[in-house]
Amino acid sequence: MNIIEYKSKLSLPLRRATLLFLVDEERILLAMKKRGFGVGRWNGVGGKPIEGESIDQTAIREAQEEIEVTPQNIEVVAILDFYFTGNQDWNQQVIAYTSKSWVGVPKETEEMNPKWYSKNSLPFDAMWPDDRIWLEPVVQGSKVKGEFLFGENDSIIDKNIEVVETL
Ligand code: 6OG
Repeated sequence: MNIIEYKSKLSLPLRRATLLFLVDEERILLAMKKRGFGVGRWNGVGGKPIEGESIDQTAIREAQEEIEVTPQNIEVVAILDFYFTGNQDWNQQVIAYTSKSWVGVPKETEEMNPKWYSKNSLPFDAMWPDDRIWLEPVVQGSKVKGEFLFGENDSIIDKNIEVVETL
């Protein structure tokens, strides 16, 4: 199975979700997901839009809910289409953002436990396997478009990645 074959069988458009990383010159803020999809993994903060909300508003609201900060200058840095052979309900388009300024101090909540990491030593073994591929160029300042097809045990069985000028 590859991405082209998989997509040809899909009937519904991808639902969207946000993923946001606070960044400074040397560091990136990850958060440990304490429940739900992706539990036990370090990731950015984010989630699904609620009715009437723009996707940018979702990114900001989710940061407020999950780590109690308000991002001040969000920028889209990646658009990632994820497909799962095992469960179509997990399929989603993730809009990834960085923010270089924010109000508040990242704080642990019921959902997430935040921690600063050096951009040079991300804990990829405890992250989604796609992060190794797209987050690396993003932390170096590139913008990325990508699609990933996951098979059993969250293995990546097909992917397309492109570094782009604008998203
Ligand atoms: P809730 O379903 O908890 O939001 N997400 C992914 N993040 C990475 N790095 N890789 C993936 O590869 C992901 N799939 C989903 C988007 C789920 C959160 O998880 C992110 C959302 O921030 C498959 O509302």
